[in-house]
Amino acid sequence: MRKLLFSVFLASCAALAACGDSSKNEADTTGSAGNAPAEQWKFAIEEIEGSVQHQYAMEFKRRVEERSKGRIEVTVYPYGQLGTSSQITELTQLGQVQFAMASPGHLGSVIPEVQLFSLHFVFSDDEVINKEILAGNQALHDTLNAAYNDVGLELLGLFQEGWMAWTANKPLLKPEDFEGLKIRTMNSPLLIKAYELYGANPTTMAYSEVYSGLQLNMIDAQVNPVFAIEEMSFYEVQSHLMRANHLPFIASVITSPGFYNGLSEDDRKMVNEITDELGGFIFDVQRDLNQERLEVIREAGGTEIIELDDSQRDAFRKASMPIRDAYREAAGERGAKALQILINAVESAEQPAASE
Ligand code: 6CS
Repeated sequence: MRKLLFSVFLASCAALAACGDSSKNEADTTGSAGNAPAEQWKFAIEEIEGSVQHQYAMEFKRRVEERSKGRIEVTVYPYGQLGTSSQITELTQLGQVQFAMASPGHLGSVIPEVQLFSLHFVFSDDEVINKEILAGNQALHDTLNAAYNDVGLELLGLFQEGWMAWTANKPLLKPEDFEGLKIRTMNSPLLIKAYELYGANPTTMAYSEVYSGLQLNMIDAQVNPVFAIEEMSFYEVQSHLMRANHLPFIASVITSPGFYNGLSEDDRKMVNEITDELGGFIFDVQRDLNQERLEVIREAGGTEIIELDDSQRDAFRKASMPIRDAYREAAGERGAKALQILINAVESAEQPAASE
């Protein structure tokens, strides 16, 4: 197993210790069916209450508690309770939490292959096609899961949280507009490189620090899905929001192989069924949330919302192309295979529409 690269977040462990550090036989809490739960599962997410990840985790909780008839209780820990994205990934590797969200944007230096989801303009413009690939392409899942397994993680599911949008205090309409721009990205080498290709000066920082970073002009710009730009109030300190649909924000649902393989066959089946079902559930949630929150930002009136047209998007697509070779180099044979699976899946799904 590759060396764990994350640092242990002591405060997280202290928080978990306060809640009990065993996944079994905990406390005298009562499950949804009125029985004392025999098992406690912890689910840590990287976003605050009301977010896409929160709605996923709460629905996971509801379905597990209902189907286990109260034998299992799931506690959801929103962002801020157990640390940063990297820290909750490490807690999952250590088995301190049983389930977590891990954005590939934060995993790239640990799992190079997952930087597939940092490459601009690889996915289809059609979110439904992307949903079907992420939820249903077994070859893609298995290839990436092998990479997750190498670092002590089990990949349970992948889903979109909406298109990434750029915010800044000026319009960003062509790659040259990024020249020297201090744009905050998540912490993955190829995410950073993607913006360097546009001439930007990208910088990383924790999600929780982005608002003050923008307010204090430590950074000029950031990139996130619309729902997050609204709930984290980034739009309040940025004058422009640009939608180029260059990349959907992807989240991965993880557990540890030790926990997963140690489940009874029935419980493992239940977890697999629920994570499969939630692919469709969360797609609708994210679509509605992103639409609603775009209107909130529009109505607030302080942020100009710009949709890039096809020729503007083409200029970014062209400028982004060298990143694919950088990815193949960084992610090796398995990464190259995952990229080819994704490209082929997008092409074949788009074909019928293209020939109409
Ligand atoms: O930008 C980030 O760091 C975060 N953005 C979202 C929408 N979810 C989690 C991630 O850590």
